[in-house]
Amino acid sequence: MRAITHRFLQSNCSIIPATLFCVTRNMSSRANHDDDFINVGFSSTPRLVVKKVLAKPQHEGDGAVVRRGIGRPELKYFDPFVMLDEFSVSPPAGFPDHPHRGFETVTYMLQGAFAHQDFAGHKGIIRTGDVQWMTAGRGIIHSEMPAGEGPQWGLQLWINLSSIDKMIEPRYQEVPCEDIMRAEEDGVEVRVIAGEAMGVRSPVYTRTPTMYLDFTLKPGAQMQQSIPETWNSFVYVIDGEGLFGSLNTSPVSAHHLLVLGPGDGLTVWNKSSRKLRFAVIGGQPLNEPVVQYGPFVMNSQAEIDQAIEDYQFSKNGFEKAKYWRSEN
Ligand SMILES: [Mn+2]
Repeated sequence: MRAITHRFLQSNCSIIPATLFCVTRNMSSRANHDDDFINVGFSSTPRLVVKKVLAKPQHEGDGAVVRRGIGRPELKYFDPFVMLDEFSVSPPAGFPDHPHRGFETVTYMLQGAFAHQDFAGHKGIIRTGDVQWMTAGRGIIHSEMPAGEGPQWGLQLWINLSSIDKMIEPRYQEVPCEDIMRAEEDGVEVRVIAGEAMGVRSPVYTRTPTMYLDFTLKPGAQMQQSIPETWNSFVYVIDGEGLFGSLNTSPVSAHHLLVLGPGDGLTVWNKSSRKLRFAVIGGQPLNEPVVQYGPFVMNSQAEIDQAIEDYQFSKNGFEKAKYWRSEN
């Protein structure tokens, strides 16, 4: 089924249109899946919203607006998530050469394009609907700059790595828009960036078990999504407004991050007259100490001190930093 779905989806990526096709939701069609997604019934214990955070805009220099949902005072760390930013960046603003260690960055372009290049020679442009899943591991130095006129809009999520994975070799998973699995049924469309939804499954490998789903609901539509019970999960509202977790709640609009409480599934209703778009993101908590210093996320202050030293002296993963500068 996946191959067929895939073929149907090749053509239509620049605006994420509402193309109709059939996805069967019976269990036998997903009999091969071996993880905990398959065993979770829909919303026998619904997850409710336990915290609502407005990602207020922060202006970072000329032309860069960042709305931070995770990594702000009200929600410093949400295991395993270190940060969630909704960014809107116009040239010449951007994120010139900077390091990372100890976690993964996931960049998802909502509209526009970003150019990236790193000190190991990787470079490219990610465009509307594309995903770059970068495992920084022991060290990456890269630049991320808008590659188009006007505001380039997207989400960047930082996912922590466990202590045994923090110093692994860096790795990229680039998923162009046309390769992201999609499904649509009854006014609900999903793009499966990581994990599984509506019978389709992402090929992205998540070292820290993670789900990342981009839902669009037409007016009147309702969705249910299973989420493994032991995971932490949240919603980020991208556009429109909806009811999350319970019908007895007030509508929540764009730029709000909703922390979900315990349970095994989420239900969302679009009772408005326009489309609703939101991301559902969940991950298995690491339950480890976290010490963050800017772009370094480690388990202890000693490891942070080491990261700063390694970066300054171009060693232990930062060797290539010695002579490299981006071409921006
Ligand atoms: Mn970066």
